[in-house]
Amino acid sequence: MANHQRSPSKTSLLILIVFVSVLAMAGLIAVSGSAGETDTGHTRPNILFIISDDLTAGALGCYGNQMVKTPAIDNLASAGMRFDRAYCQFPVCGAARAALMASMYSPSVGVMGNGAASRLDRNLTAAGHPAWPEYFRHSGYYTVRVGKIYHMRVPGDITAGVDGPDHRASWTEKFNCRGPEWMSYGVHNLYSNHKLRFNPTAHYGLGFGTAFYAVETYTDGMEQPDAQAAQRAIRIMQAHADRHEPFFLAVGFVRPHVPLVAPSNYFETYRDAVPELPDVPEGDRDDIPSEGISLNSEALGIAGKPGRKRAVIKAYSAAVSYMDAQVQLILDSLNALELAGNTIVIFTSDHGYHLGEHELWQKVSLHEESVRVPMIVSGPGIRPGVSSRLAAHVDIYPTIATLCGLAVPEKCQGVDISPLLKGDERSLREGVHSCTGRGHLWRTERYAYMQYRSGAEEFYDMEADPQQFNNLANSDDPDIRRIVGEHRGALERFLARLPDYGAMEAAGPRR
Ligand SMILES: [Ca+2]
Repeated sequence: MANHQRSPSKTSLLILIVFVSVLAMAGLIAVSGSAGETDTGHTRPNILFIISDDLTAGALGCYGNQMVKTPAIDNLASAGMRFDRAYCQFPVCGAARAALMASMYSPSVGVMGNGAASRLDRNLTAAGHPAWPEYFRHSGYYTVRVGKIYHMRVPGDITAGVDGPDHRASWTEKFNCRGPEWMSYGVHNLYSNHKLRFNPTAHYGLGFGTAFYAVETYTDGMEQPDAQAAQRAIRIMQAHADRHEPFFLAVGFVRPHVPLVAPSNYFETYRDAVPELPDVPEGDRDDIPSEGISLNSEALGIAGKPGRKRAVIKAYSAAVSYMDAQVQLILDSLNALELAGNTIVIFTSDHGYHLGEHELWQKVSLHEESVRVPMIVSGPGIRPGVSSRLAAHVDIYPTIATLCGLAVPEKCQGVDISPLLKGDERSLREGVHSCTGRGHLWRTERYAYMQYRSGAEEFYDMEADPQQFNNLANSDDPDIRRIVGEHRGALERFLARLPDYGAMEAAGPRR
């Protein structure tokens, strides 16, 4: 009798829950859908977002590299739009990824370095702004992370197999790809002067984060994180090929980030190669302010050692080719599952990388090789070609939202560059901003202007001097001085307009 009496109230509760859920869904659709859209997005294209780690554009065949073998990425570039002047917003993993995924410039989203990567979540909350996959998830997409998309410390978070400073609200599901990294079974070489701690039970503070440590594995590489990422991505696509909801599959490869681990056959490809070292004229660094000098040959202990530098470039190339082979497997599967016709593929890297230009290595530098990124977009309705118009990581989110028929959230700071993907050749940007903790870059189509905290500046005419040998910031030429002044003014105006969600969060109450 008592049970019988409770039944109606249970039913009422159920009706209430259903009613509230319907309201909530309607609310979500109203917030996130474009005008007139009422479905949950099942007709929208799938998204396959592939991001490599520490991959400089110049290491790819499709960006002009004559030595490195990257057939998968080259083919993707032939089928899609390849951006020649695409830039990250902060040439360090965690900060670059936060800016990309939020479509917010680094000083605005308040993630100015790897250590700040965990602040992303609360700063986005302070801004009232969804991250890119979070927005797609709320718009009816199944969103899944495979490997490193937001920040992960390489190799520590990879050997530990942990999330790193992730963004939970972004994902329906997530998969980490644990791998042996520096402990891989094979031939080991250390090309820099790092003092390493070989502790197989510890993951952090071992010194591998910037060491040029290479492993040619004796294995087929299936134990490596990038192979696992590819296999996982393929299984996800197989499982979702016939599903009603579209997928947003984000695949993060960790190569060619150090340690430079790849199966021995990828090293074999470059065994007899003699990579050309970048031209470094006498006194090249004399006109670069000290704040513009990042990790360099002297600090790494490879100054004056061309053999070591070449060994580093060859190991890096092996890691790039190995990563490219994983891209191939995913794209082959996309085709085999007949998903290519309804999937937008985006390939990029979190930032660029120096391989000896100005005797600089790795990242954190505002010079071209460190801030320029490969950026390729391919898929239905996208015209194959090369765009030399300015583009930025922050543009990806609003552009893909537009291509998927979703309204661009109002706090996205990037530019919708979808017209460029359809063959429009007009410039959509005045300039692109990038920065480090030491200074800012304002990159226009022709010039690169850098301003450091001390007030020191660099200015390069990228048409006349693409390798940035001749800093014109202190030129006496009145025409140059005027153009430098215009860039200085544009940077100041840009920064003055930028909302500061990191500071807002710091000033306000913590959630
Ligand atoms: Ca990186």
